[in-house]
Amino acid sequence: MSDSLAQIIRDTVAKGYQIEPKAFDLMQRISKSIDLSELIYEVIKQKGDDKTIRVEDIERFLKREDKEVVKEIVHEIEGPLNFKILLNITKLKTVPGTVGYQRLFSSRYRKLLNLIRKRVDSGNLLTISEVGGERSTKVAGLVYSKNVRRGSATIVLEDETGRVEATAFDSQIVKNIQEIPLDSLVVATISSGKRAFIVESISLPDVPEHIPNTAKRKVYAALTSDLHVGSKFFLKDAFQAFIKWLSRREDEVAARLRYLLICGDTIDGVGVYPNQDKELETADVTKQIAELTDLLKLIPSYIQIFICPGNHEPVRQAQPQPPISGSFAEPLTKLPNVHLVSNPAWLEVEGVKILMYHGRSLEDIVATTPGLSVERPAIAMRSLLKARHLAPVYGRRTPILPAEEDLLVIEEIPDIFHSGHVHILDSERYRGCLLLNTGTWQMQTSYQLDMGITPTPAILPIVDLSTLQVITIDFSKQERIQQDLERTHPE
Ligand code: D5M
Ligand code: FE
Ligand code: ZN
Repeated sequence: MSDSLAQIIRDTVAKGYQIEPKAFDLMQRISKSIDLSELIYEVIKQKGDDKTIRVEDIERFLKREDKEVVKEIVHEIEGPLNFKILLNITKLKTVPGTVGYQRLFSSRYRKLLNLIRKRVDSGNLLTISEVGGERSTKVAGLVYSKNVRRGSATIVLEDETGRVEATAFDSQIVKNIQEIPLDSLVVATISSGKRAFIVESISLPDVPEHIPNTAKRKVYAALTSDLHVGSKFFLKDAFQAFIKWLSRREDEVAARLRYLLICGDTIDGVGVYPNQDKELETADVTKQIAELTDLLKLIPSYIQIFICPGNHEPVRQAQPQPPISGSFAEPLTKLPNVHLVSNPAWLEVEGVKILMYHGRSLEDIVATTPGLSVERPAIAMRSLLKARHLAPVYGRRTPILPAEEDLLVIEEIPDIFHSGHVHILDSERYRGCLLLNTGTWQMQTSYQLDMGITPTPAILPIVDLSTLQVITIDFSKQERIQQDLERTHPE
């Protein structure tokens, strides 16, 4: 979109007017052949109390002026776009050092306990200091450590009153313990055995079976992540093929696509991993952002773009991460359809609640939970959802901010949980929630080769917000194949 068009749109919105997507689209198409500021001036003059500028308003003006403009009205979506940013973390109260982490953990404990109280029969929850009588005790505690052996598992739980070590021998409970992330909150029933305390049951806060919210009209959202603009391995041609496809009005999915969510690692950054400089095409963050902006500029402006940061963006690495800001954000915020949000962020798009989280903690949860692997990131995301925490494991690779409030607790149930980071496209449905890890646009780097990570680049998942069905398009191929995601990953 040209700068002048962007300015005109901004001015019009500032005056309290909404511009219908269809009208938006038409304005963009005619912007080269007519003076838009004159058009808007005339249109607004004609409007009464109705503050929505519709395609008819513009057509009326065009007719009156007898301008030679080709009318190519496409099948479109009725009514204005409908989205809200529910959580965008820009400021957080922090307390330095150990005290900060103590506060963070007590916030985590309280929030998760509240969730558990709603979920589990927790009428007679006792404290860990009360474990040890004749009868079994139900307690809630954070998992301090666990040790899973063949045939048994020992777990240490902690609350504000102390710690308790208990062992399970029942094979199902041993399996449950194996799957529970470290530092997450569990409810356990503990009894006294001959030589040790016994775990009789254990459960995570989890989510109940959930009927997801869906859009009232057929609108699509493309969910993606990990572009890594600036990297020699960024698949620019494939990404440009995607942008070109967006303007194919004869393709129903493209014509109904109104949202693009980018879940972090938009650029490759500088100095992020060892010897990265050898793999950079553009070794300057500001230039990388300029290149990213040049690409996003080509996306039709009626498509709303949401961007959260990952571990390659120039923002604080400790989570929650604030949106890209300051001079780094400037070129991006010049695009009127770009929304910079925090990591994590919560959106409501056409009524569908979406949790965006880049996914750094997936590395830690995979490393500390037997049975999980980076090849199936959506299964690891399921563990996070069951733990109701985006980064439960403390003290490994995911830096966490010593904040007074733990905003990484998953307090609401998302309809869509969107992550990236792992560079492998994967999806999973869990109790009505769609879990999507959206892959990458970067080919395998030598670093990933060393780590044994085989990415699935340039395959784009697109969600029909009215059904939450996912299709994928492989933009790495000349001939593009559209297919159902579920068929790519049969259970
Ligand atoms: O992460 C791309 C991939 O590389 C993802 O699978 C995680 C993995 N990765 C990233 N950093 C590390 C470290 N420090 N150790 C092991 N594995 C890692 P990206 O964030 O795009 O670089
Ligand atoms: Fe990445
Ligand atoms: Zn990443």
